[in-house]
Amino acid sequence: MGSPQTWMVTGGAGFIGSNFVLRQVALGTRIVNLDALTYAGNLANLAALGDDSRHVFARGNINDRGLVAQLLETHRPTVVVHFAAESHVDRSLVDASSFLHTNVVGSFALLDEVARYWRQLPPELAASFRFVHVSTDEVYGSLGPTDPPFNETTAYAPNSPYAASKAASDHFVRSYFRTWGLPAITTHCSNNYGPFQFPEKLIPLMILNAIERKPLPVYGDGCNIRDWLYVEDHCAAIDLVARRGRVGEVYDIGGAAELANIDVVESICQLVDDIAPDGGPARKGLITYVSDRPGHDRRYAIDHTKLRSELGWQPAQNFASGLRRTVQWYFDNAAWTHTVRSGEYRRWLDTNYTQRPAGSP
Ligand code: NAD
Ligand code: TDX
Repeated sequence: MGSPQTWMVTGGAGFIGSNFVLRQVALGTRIVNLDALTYAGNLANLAALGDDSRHVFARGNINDRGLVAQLLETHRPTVVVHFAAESHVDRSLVDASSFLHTNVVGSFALLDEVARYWRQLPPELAASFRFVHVSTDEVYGSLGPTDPPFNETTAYAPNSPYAASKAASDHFVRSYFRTWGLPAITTHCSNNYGPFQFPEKLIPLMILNAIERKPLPVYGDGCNIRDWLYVEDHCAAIDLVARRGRVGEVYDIGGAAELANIDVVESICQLVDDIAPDGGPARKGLITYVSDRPGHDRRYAIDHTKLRSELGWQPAQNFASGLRRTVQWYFDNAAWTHTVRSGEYRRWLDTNYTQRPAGSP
């Protein structure tokens, strides 16, 4: 048996990145993990790896070109998977500057250093090298109720500063493939949920608030639709794309699980009631309508036919099974929750919710 492949991952201490690192190390890949450990990054997500020598963690910023170049030269990865980003739409509405700094300028710095590294690889390694850019369905904007789902040919129409910053980085990745032939692939995934998701996002926020019998703040009329995908299914798709995807291509990844937010929140209430019956009233009574997110995209849905037909991917979890696992995970990991709800988290809750006026369904 040869020595294991080395892959470099950025943002591997965040939600999706850490799930990906845990999965790939279990499959035998050696991972070099570059993460700045912002409020969203947490080494506790990777605690299960212990001191496994197949995981090399480097705390640092994707904007630090010297560090990126040094990691590439030292570890000689065959694949780079780029997750690192500012990822929360609501934060991009309060202050978009960190989104510009990381998602656009940082992604560009990383891409440029990766291209420099790739150019000096021997021809055989250069041909098999892959840069996988993890983007989002939000670059496509918002669908009307009867529109067909997004696919790889849908025109870009980003609506939030977050989506605009991701769209900008996608264009740089495309340009490096078209201009220099860098073997890059971009993925656009729908909303993820599962273990280790920071509780600023809808599903973990609602699970924790429901467990603690706190109000469940639903934006607008609660009828915005998202297409939900269990995080491990997203990770499996990225692994397939890195190994067998065609360079220069785009792959859309979705769960075929379109649901209105209010239905998601009611399902969470039901699961929490079932797992932790405490004699109190049904948790759905905690639902509180609050004022809407400005520019709130109405509907996302992804057509993942290309990924299925070219690479044979399909999700292992449906929404019911994935949500049950996720709710159970938050019950079983109270210590993790305690760690991530730092002072910064409480300040965010204050910024986003305390001043938000009441809304109505
Ligand atoms: P996250 O916010 O949970 O994690 C982001 C990670 O990136 C953190 O560990 C953070 O410390 C790190 N990071 C941030 N800025 C950095 C910088 N300048 N240098 C190095 N590291 C930095 O995000 P996530 O939800 O895991 O999303 C990962 C990627 O997937 C993002 O690119 C996001 O746009 C994309 N995506 C997310 C979803 C979703 O539903 N969460 C869906 C589709 C696509
Ligand atoms: O308190 C809330 N109440 C509420 O009604 C929060 C936090 C959210 N919502 C709504 C807004 C959205 O319609 O729930 C839906 C999901 O919200 P988020 O979890 O913030 O996700 P979204 O804005 O859809 O973006 C997510 O999917 C695409 C990720 O955060 C992005 O990183 C990814 O690119």
